[in-house]
Amino acid sequence: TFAFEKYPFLKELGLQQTNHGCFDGEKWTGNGKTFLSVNPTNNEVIAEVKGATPEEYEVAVQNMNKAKAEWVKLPLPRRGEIVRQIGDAFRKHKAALGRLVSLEVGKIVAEGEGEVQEIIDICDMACGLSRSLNGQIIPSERPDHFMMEQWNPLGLVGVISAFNFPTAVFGWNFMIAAVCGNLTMWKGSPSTSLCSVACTKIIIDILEQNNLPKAALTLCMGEADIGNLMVEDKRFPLISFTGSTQVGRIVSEKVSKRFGKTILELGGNNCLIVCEDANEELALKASCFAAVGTCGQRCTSLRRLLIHSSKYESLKEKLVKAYKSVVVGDPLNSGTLCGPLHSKAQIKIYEDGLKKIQEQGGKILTGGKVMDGPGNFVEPTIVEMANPYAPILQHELFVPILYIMKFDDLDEAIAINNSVPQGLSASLFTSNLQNLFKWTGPLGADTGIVNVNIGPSGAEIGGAFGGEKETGGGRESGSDSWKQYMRRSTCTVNFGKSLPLAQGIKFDL
Ligand code: UN1
Repeated sequence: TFAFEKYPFLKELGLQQTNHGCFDGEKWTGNGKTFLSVNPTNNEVIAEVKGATPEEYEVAVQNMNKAKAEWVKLPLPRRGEIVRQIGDAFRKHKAALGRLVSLEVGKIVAEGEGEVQEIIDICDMACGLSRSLNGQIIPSERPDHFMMEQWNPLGLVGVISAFNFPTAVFGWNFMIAAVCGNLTMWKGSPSTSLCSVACTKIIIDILEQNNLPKAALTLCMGEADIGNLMVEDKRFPLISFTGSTQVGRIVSEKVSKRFGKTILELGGNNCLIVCEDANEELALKASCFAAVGTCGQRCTSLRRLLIHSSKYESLKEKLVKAYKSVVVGDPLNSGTLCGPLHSKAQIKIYEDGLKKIQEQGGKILTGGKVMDGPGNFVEPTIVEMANPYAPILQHELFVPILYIMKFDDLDEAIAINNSVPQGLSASLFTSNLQNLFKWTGPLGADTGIVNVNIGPSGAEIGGAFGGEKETGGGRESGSDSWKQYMRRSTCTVNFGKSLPLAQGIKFDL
């Protein structure tokens, strides 16, 4: 039996106990694997979702290809208007969808709603983009010639997203891709399949109301089987993948082998540096939210906290005290600040990680235990680490374990920040201008997101989101990320009556 009836907001989102997990561009179907949606707070099964078969996948791709011309031919601002309507639909369902995210992932409601807010924000941004997206006009060296850039859609975009942001990351990709004129196939994480079904329903409704091709979005829930079909399919010129570095490497190799493009959002290993002149209260608050929020399961979560030795003892004491006041519990209850880990697999990572950390000299200051009961609860943990270069610090554990370490010189701290293979987000707390510009400059943080006096998590959608090195190099949502969803045509037009060649070449017949 399912615990479905306990959560009335699921019906508002059009969900049922048994759901189709494939929207093939025309109809809902799903004869593939069955995915159970499990509440990480008590491990009760909420509902089930039936994923796509390879045959259903094929129908979806064909439906997308059939709908391509109609979608592409719409003027950009018209697609922007559709995305605006989608944003309004997400506003309407923000409370229900936010609770579903909270229920299915295990993050607190404020963060679940925050994720839906990110979708609303990206809709606004994509709508604006639909009236401002433009190319350059470049001076031609030849008389009576005109040179311009035209940006055209890529066609079909594949989006593979992870459990920790089961709606927002899809939203960032879909809204931009759609405005740019692409059709998107989405494979969400099997363990957050209700979120995928709910978002798809909201969007399909709007497409239907506007009498537009519904194949602008298809959903194929599945595991590596479906993921692999997308990754190896030449009909997808772009694959946007969010997940582990390990799987991202495989995706990258397979897609580049067929000369496709990727947007990769892989692991982070984010650091926060507290300088001698930092505002300690701000650094304390920022560290707690960034390390404990989403139970340490954001790719931007704080992992490594480097504290100047003059502030070390006092900040350490305050942190331990703050951690002891964090309410761990049902993420749907107001007052809870930290929910459970998403799955049993995450608990194992926490336990194995702590063992290794202690073997490598780490000392647990607070937390360190898996909590009794049916849910996936663990204690948010602080570990004191004498060696900032210990091998375990090279890995992202994706659980709420925070390492704290001491430093004396900022250059040394920056070297530690940059010493890991990942390069997503990093923060510096300082009130000193020299430190600030050193940090943001070429000899500073080597990450894609570089912050000052705010924590590493919780980025706004207006900036380009993503990171360097093993984080994969992709950029999503704001700034000029849209360019990755388009192909650039350099167009040279001769409006004269002769044929001057470039490079001064004479070729007289
Ligand atoms: C992720 O963890 O996959 O900055 C994305 C943040 C969010 C996105 C995190 N806006 O923490």
